[in-house]
Amino acid sequence: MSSVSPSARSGDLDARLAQNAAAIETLLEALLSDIPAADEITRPPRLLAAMRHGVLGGGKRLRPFLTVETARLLGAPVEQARRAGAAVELLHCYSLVHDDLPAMDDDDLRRGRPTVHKAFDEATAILAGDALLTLAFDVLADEATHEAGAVRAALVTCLTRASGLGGMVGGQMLDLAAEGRFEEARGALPEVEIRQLQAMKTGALLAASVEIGARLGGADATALAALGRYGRALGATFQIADDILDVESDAAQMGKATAKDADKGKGTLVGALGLDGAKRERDRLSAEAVAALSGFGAEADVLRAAARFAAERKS
Ligand code: GRG
Repeated sequence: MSSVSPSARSGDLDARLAQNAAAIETLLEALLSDIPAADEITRPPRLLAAMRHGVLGGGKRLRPFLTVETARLLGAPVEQARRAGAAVELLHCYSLVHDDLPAMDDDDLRRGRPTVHKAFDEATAILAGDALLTLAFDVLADEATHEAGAVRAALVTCLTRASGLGGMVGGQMLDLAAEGRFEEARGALPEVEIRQLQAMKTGALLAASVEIGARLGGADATALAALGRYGRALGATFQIADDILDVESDAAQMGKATAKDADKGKGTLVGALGLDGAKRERDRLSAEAVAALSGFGAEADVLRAAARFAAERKS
C-alpha cells in the first residue's frame, strides 16, 4: 500500500484540494454503485439515485481533504485515509440532505442544483439521508479502512460523538430552538451559546475529520492534542466565515440561498460581534489553528493553508 507523498507544500492548495476531491469522487462513485455489497439484498434504484444526487458532482470536499492530509502528515496509507475521508463526506452529505428538507431549512438549491427533496420527493430524501448516514459507518467499520479492530472502533466512536446527540444533530436542535420554533422567540442568544451551538453543529464534524486522520495515522497523545486544537479552531473559523458569507455573498456564488440567518432571527457571530468584529474573530481563530501546528514542520503547511482557506473562502 502506498503512502501519501510527504512532499506536499501549501502553495498548491487549490491543486491539492482538486486532486483530493477527484480521488474522493472516484471512491464515492464506487461506494454508491448499483452492485450490492456483501450481505446486502438489493439496492433500490430510486433510493440509490437520490443518494448519488446528494453526494456526487459537487462540494468542496473539505472534510475528506482534512482527513487525508492529516493522515498523510502521520504517514498513513492513502487508500485507508481516502476511505475514512469518504465516510466523513457521506455523513456530511446526509446532514445537508436533511438540513434542506421542508421541516428543517426548506431549501430548493444546494451545490448549485435542486436539493434532493426537490429533485425526488420528501420521503425519498429522508431515506437517502438515512442510508448515507448508515453507509458512512459501514465504510469506517470495514477492514479495508484499517486492519486493527480497535482503530476502526476509535474512528466510529469519533464520528458518532461528533455527529450525534452531543455534536452535529444536537447543534441542529439548538439552532432550531434559537429560531423560536418550540416556544416564543426569546431574543438573540448570548455569544457563549452561539459559540457552543456552532461548535456542535459545524465545528465538531470538521474537528472529527482531522481527528480521524490523526487516529488512522497512529498519532500519539501530544499530536492528538495539537491536532484537536487545530481542528476545533478550524471548525470555528469555517462557521464564522459562513456567517459572514451569508451576509456578504449571493446565491449564485454560494450555490445555495443566502441571507437566511438574519431572516430567521438566528444567532450568529455577525449579529453578536458586528461584521467587522466577526471578521477579526474569524482571522484570530484561523491564526489559532495555524499556531496549534507549531510542533509540526513544513510537511504540515498544507493544513496551515487549509486553515487560511477556511477563513478566506468565497463559497
Ligand atoms: C440536519 C442532522 C442535520 C444537521 C444539519 C451541517 C448542518 C447540520 C447544516 C448545514 C447548514 C449550514 C449551511 C451550515 C453552515 C456550515 C456548513 C456545514 C456549510 C456546508 O458545508 P460546505 O461549505 O459544503 O463544506 P460543501 O457543499 O462544499 O460540501
